[in-house]
Amino acid sequence: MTTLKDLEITYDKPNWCPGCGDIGVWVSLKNAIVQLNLNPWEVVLVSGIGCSGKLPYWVKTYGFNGLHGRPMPPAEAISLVNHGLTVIVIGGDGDQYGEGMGHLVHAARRNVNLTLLVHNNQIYGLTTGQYSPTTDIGEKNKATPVPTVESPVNPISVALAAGATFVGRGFAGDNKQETELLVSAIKHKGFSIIDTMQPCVTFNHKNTFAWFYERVYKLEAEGHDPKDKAKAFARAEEWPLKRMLKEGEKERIATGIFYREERPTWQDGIPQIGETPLVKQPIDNVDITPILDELV
Ligand SMILES: Cc1ncc(C[n+]2csc(CCOP(=O)(O)OP(=O)(O)O)c2C)c(N)n1
Ligand code: SF4
Ligand SMILES: [Mg+2]
Repeated sequence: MTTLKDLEITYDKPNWCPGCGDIGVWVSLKNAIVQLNLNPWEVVLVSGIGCSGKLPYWVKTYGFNGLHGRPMPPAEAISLVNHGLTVIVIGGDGDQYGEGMGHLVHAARRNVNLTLLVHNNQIYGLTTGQYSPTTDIGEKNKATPVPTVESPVNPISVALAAGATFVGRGFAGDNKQETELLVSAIKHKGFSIIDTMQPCVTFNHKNTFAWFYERVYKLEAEGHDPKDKAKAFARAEEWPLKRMLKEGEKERIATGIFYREERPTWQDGIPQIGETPLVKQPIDNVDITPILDELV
């Protein structure tokens, strides 16, 4: 049985700001790995650059910290050559919905068998608080002294349109729900995304824990059917708003599973993989001399 102790790093500890939402996401992810009883050596956390990208340092599984916006390509490669592993991509909103957006869309349409966990704090945290693709319209900060006129990316709608087969939203202030979402997403065969609202207590003074507690609601409590894609789109479009709030209006932010479908994965369609992961297939009888002759 895998325990939280098995996932503990003893030589270092997280250096996120006290109270940061990343801490809740980190706790929920470890809880999910324990609940799924996954062996630490069968889990790979692949991240980009950002406060969020530091997470793999502090979980005792395999980890890979790559380029900002680009954790998806190595994660796809890992899931292709060793499809027995559980691959989880960790990214920020800048990382995944900005520079990495193209990779997200293609991984979703391919239905690559991995889970994407986005720490969405609606800001560039690591680089000290510039606005990001998910910053609310009308916000200003030190890098945007006049309110931004840009409509935010809607990650849920993008994932649905791209063909993601499991789409959910969590909140770093609700560890129980976040853990349940991650358990379901990791168990799902195919591309799953959990967009997690993760307050940055240092640089985002608008989208705080208190702000979310007043606005989040659970899809399951309102009888949402995750098999209905049209209804999933309708719920997704509730928030973020592409316009300024009207007088007296308050956002409603849905959390839970928006959409889930079964569809063959990318790996299912590649016959060379078969039952045995590529890394475990014998290569004694493979002669690479002709390729080397051509390339070297
Ligand atoms: C290719 C590249 N572009 C830009 C940067 C600078 N950079 C590092 S982290 C970051 C943004 C981080 O924001 P986000 O992805 O939302 O993560 P957070 O820190 O908020 O968790 C940027 C722009 C970089 N390191 N590499
Ligand atoms: S800057 Fe923001 S996101 Fe980064 S560790 Fe601090 S509170 Fe968390
Ligand atoms: Mg961010």
